Amino acid sequence: MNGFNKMSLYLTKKENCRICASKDLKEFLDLGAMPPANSFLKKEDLNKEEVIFPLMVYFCHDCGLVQLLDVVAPALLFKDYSYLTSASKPLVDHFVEMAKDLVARFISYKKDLFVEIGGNDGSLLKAVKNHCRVLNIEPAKNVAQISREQGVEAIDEFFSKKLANKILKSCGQAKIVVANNVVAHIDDLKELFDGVKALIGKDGVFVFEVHWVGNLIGDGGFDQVYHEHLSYFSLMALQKLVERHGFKIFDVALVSIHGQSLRVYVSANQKIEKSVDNFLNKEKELGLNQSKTYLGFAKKVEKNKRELTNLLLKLKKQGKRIIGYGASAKGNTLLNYCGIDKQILDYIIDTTPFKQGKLTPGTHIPIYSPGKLFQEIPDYILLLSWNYADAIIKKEQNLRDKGVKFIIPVPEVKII
Ligand code: JHZ
Repeated sequence: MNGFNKMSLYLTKKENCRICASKDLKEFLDLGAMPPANSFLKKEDLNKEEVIFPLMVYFCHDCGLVQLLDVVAPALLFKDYSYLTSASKPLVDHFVEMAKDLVARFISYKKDLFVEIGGNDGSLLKAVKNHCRVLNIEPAKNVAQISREQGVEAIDEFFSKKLANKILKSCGQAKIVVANNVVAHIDDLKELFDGVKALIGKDGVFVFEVHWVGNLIGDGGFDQVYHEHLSYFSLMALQKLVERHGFKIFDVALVSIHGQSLRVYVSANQKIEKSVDNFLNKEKELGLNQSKTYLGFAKKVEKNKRELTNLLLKLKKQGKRIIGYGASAKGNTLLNYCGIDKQILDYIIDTTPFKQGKLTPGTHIPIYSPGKLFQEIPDYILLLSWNYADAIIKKEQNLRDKGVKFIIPVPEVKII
């Protein structure tokens, strides 16, 4: 089967908005066709054709949701997953703090049930499990197994209303359902909210974190766009989504993870905090409900690409050695969109065992464990995980002492 036939097998094209079903959608950014961001290759895969999918971003004039309409089959993206939360210490620290806050605020008894949708390797639930009953719903079999080895029970299925009812029958009502960096992955949001409603009933809470679209178009980077991320949420769009399913957002906080993310608190009947209106007003001021804001962002993306590729080509002409740091999903959008391949980056280092020894999708740059840096010190490091810039630069101070420079690629190119 050739790449095109494979693509049509795994791709569905939507014509309506994922939240409000409107057809009034405006495409504002086209990053070109590329392979899924976490589809790292083994050396023996190199002679096979890679399957690529369009990556175009749309704005809904009715509810304001920024979204992809080209939906890649979840089984292709998530059933064997290379991303592990525990590979990024700042992320684990963030989830441990979140776990403490949620336990203090919503857990009263050891018998309470705390469910996480897409809980990955159990990093968050590990910090909860001594306080109450926990359950991880993690569809990637390889990742769910790691969760179990950490002592966190896991079901390796996609979340659905049917599964929620099964859990309800066997474990009872959940006090809290958490879903971090997962809501944006889900095409059928009705199925998600129907399942959550079945699990938490009238008294429980649903808390989730999603990357904030204000960060995407502001201080973050366009590289957060990839096929896994079907929605790029504002609180305004989320409020419409939640209300359609009979819930209310009762609290919100902007948290510094993956650039900036929204931590959203949802329930049927909790008292609504002032934070919600305050944040909605802030988004209005930023113009997140207007298509012209996103058209302006698309112009910035093209400029960003020109600046970065010009710099890298100039450094290569000077004979500099450049490597990448962090084989992140977003890094693969950046590399593919900017055409940065192994002619430019010698290699990438990454702490994730599943990624080491593989090659980046589309650009075929080899990935090694961080130990490689001791053998071959580069002149420049392209920070593909810019969201952890502070922690990484601190950790690698010895490299900077040796004269190595870090390049932050987005939203504007910076050399540190
Ligand atoms: P990181 C992931 O995106 C995937 P990614 C996912 N789809 C999602 O929704 C977003 O998160 C929110 C490595 N690393 O967290 C580990 C080092 O090597 O930016 C990771 O491979 N050394 C679920 O993949 C990568 O970098 C280090 O010191 O864009 C970071 O990936 C650190 C801190 C990380 O997310």
